[in-house]
Amino acid sequence: MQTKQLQFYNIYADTLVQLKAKLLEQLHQLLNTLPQEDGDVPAEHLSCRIKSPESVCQKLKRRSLTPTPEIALQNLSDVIGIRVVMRFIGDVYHMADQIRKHTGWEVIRIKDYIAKPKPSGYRSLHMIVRVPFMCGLFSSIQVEIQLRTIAMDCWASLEHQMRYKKHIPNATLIGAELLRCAEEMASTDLTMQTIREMIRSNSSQDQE
Ligand code: 0O2
Repeated sequence: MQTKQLQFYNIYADTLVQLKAKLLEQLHQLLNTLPQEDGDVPAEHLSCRIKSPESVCQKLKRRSLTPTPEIALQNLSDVIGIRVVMRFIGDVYHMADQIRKHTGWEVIRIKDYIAKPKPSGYRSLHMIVRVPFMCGLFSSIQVEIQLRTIAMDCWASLEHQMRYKKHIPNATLIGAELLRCAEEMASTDLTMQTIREMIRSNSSQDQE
């Protein structure tokens, strides 16, 4: 953890770092429980970040809350944010099921921006999960797990870099173009899923 983060999170810093490592390990284990018929792991990559103090303070300020680590841990669900990038849409929902079933975690809210994309075109499945966090007055905190495909991650990363929360010229035109890209990528995701199912059903017929 960087010095600024250490200073802000104070007595919670070490436990947050430990929780981040533990969650990554637990999610890796859950990924290994998914069916791997292709002899391949379904996740492209997993990442986890502890929200920067600047970002936490901005969010708390927007909600007229005092910028302390306690208020952040009580009120924000993404002090720890995890991103799981899967290869196929089907795997996103399989992984969501595994997260739901995980003992010791409580899924509090699911925001399905795949079924109902954001107006920007953003797609991902967000799960707000309460996990154990024994530190100070806390026994648990909420974390946000974002599940998405490679295509959704590609769009979100590029859009984040170019436009998200930025003032850009020609915003309407650029927004429409980015939305078009998101829709094309979503259509490719569906085609990839169909191709995978065709390959799987052909190979299971061959084995019969
Ligand atoms: P960053 O920089 O990624 O950390 P909440 O978090 O629930 O209090 P909200 O706005 O309802 O607030 O959450 P939402 O929209 O369900 O999820 C917010 C996160 O989703 C963002 O985190 C982004 O990571 C991602 N996201 C949402 N909309 C977009 C979008 O249009 N484009 C991109 N690229 N990402 C998006 P942060 O903290 O806003 O930002």
